[in-house]
Amino acid sequence: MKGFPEDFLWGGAVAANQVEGAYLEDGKGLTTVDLLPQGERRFEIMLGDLKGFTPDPDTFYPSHEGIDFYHTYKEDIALFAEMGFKALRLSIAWTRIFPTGEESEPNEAGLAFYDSVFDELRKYNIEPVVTMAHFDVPVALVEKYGGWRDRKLVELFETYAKTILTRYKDKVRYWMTFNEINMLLHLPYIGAGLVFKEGENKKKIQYQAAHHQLVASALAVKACHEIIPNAMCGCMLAAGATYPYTPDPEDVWDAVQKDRDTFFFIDVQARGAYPGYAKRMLREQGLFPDMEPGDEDILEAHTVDYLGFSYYSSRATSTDPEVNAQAAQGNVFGSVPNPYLKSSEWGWAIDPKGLRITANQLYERYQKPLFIVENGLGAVDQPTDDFVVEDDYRIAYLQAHVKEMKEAILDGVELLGYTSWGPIDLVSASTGEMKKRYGYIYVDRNNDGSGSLKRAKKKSFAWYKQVIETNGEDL
Ligand code: BGP
Repeated sequence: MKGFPEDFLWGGAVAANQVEGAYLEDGKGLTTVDLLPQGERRFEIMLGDLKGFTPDPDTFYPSHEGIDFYHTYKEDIALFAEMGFKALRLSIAWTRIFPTGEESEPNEAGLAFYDSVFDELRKYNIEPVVTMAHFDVPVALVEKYGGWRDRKLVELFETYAKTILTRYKDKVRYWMTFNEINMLLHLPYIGAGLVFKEGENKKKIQYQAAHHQLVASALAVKACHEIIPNAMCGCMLAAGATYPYTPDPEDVWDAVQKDRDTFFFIDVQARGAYPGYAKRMLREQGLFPDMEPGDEDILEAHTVDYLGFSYYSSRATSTDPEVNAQAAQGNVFGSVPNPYLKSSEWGWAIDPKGLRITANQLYERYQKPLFIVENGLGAVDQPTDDFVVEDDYRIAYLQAHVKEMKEAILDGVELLGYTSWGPIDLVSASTGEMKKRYGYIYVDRNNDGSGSLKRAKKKSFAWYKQVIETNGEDL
């Protein structure tokens, strides 16, 4: 093996609610993310605290308009094709297919939209890689059932999964169930549509919702294998190796524990059972979820074919309160600054070697093919008046990560592909802003929703094109 395999899937990744816009068009229903404003309240809501929050019709909500991909997908896909994309990872909005999550028949206009998108991709031999749920739960299901805390969502999600698998069985071969499933423990509103009432045991509800998603994910894998026998169905985790801040065994153990918040989900999805450490913790802390007879058999029988993961950063952890006090507010993993690493403008540690470490760690643990389905640098670009962006900082970040990815392959890691995050500028999930950009393609759109939506190639566009053309040899 010299490096990247011949059929390596180079490309980019987007999510419905961060690009499409058209949030109520053609029968689409409201999804959780449609209600998230920018600013301070956003984070509190993502944590499941909706106290006193009512969506204000006069406010600008970023995911209502996204970057208008719903209307510009042909033009945007042509630009991806020009870069030589072999794959585009995108998600289907559950609420385009079942606007309230419970209709007896799916919404034909919603289904037809993704038919057109997949056809457009196929025209350029771009493989669609589809996430069934990327941070969106129908608002109607949050209001009626309290989101994924209720078992009812398992059945409704299974119906949704079967509907899209059946409809797109000739067009989509790579599927993924829940985006960053472990995020449910950190941002429960966008992960699972959870809103907490005063005095509730949040952790217990989170693990109950997690159990429901894990069963729903296994049922979706089952359906995928039955409906499209040659397809691959994967899971998706927000990955990033956790480093102990010092060699103090207490710090090392703390790092092991933090990693287990992530591994718990994948141990179930890839190995088919709750691991011993999770059972112990759930029992000792009174968090064990209610299970129905047969759940454990479902989890065991329908494990994933591959592991999709996002990697932006490694994490560092400490048991020293003084060190912990340095953790940035809003840092969902409780990571402390690593003195050996520089950070992005948003405080995310930049650690290319961490990608090699993470990939090796995951492959050794699960022995299943991996797919890096998100990676990139969120940065503020400074376009000239005619939208020229010299984003050498982005090229440097990606270059270093692609190099380490190649090393991981040489280490023996089986890697299906690499879809970097946000190949075209899109709405940021954490902030709802446009100024945190990841794209090779600039979109003239500002935080307040102003801008012409014009697309322009950044310097990184030509760089990535060349990487793909040379199959990762010329960086
Ligand atoms: C991941 C999400 C994406 C994406 C990315 C970058 O957690 O799966 O939806 O947005 O992070 O994060 P941000 O947009 O906050 O920079």
